[in-house]
Amino acid sequence: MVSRISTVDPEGFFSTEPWCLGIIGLGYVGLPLLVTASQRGLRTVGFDTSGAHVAKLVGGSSSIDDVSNDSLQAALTSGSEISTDPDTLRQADAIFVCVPSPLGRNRQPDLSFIESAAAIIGRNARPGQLVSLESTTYPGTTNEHLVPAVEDAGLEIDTDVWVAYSPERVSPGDPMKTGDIPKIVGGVTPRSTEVAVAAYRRIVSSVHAVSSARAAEMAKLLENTYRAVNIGLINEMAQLADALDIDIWEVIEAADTKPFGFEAFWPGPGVGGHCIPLDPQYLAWRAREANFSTRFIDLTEQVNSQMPRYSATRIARLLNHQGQATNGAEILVIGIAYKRNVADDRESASLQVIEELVEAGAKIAVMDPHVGAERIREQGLTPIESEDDLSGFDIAVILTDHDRIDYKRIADQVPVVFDTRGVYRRIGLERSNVTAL
Ligand code: SAJ
Repeated sequence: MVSRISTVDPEGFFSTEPWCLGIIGLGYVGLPLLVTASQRGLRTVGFDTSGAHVAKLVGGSSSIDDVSNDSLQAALTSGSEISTDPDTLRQADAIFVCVPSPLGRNRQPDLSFIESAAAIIGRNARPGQLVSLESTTYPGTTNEHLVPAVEDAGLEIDTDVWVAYSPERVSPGDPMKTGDIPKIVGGVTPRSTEVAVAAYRRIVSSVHAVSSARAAEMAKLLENTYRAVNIGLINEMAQLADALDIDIWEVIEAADTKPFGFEAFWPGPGVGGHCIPLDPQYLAWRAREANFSTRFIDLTEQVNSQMPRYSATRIARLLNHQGQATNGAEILVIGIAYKRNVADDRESASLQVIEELVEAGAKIAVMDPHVGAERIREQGLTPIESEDDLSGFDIAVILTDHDRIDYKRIADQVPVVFDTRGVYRRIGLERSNVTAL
């Protein structure tokens, strides 16, 4: 049993070498964190509830795009322990919680995964541990769910354990490595902040301390709400530009020449993924509890959520121009992943566009080399695995602009192409049969 720590000395906190990091949740956040910590010489213990997922990981096979099999195997070789047994977390000096924070049926926060992790911590926390929540959530979650879990286990904040919040900042498909992305850290007390900062300094190159866990929770939601609002703005500008017969892509490129005070966002068929469409709703939900109306978030949701339908009407218009009804049209959809060069189709706007087209009677086939034919079939759709023969399609619709697609061959074979991502302009392939959003 580790002796109770009478005074908090963040450096002393690490006197037990090798220092051990425990991670709950080995998904697109937890697994890169485990591998990064291992690469930085820490002992790591990973826990996940999915036996199948753990079996694959223990076998050295990473199902997370951003973690190579080699880097996973190197972590295992250097002693990383991956298990479905939560008791293994007792040996950890710090436990980072990296579990999903989805929305429920009525788009309210679903904290069930965080609550399950808190229960595990309550059963396995011991004196001398730091507990840090990384899942995106509303301000107050760490104080209201993680603190009671350790206190119910008879542990006292700052005497026995420290509790903090540090938002994950993983950007799927982005080559920037976990260790190079600055981390915000906020403890439930100043001491907890000190210890958490010292802990994170062993894993990432830059740590930014804030005064509380609530400030850190709010900072993360600000980051992603900022993104959602700006995407909503450019989606509305795209619709206005179309009504004014102006090329929005040219306009954004021009505005982006301004070296200050402007960041380019790009229109699309809608907003997908498990961050941007969801995170602002966590903030809106907490705001309602404080009788505060988040008008920007609500307007953003309205604009972005109607983009799939808007895209479908633009497709119908193009088909109509060539005397073809949507009903019965043969449509080739390029990309069902929620953004380019990833394999993830969660909350993908592409699937919502497809739903609109199928409802109008269109026949859909899908090409997405990242998502793959099996997953496309699972979605009840017909996969097309090469650009060899596309002559049977009335229109091709670019919904996700993966780099691995041969856009020239698509425009050469299909009479009309609707490009919701501006990819033809981006790659300098001007074609008269290609229309952009
Ligand atoms: N999108 C647009 N126009 C844009 C940018 C994005 O339509 O200008 C769409 C994308 O196609 C996608 C959705 O919005 O469907 C979300 O795109 P995203 O680039 O924000 O990608 P995500 O969901 O992977 O967001 C993550 C976030 N990372 C974390 O939450 C830790 C976000 O904060 C990052 O800024 C983002 O990655 C990133 O920069 O790649």
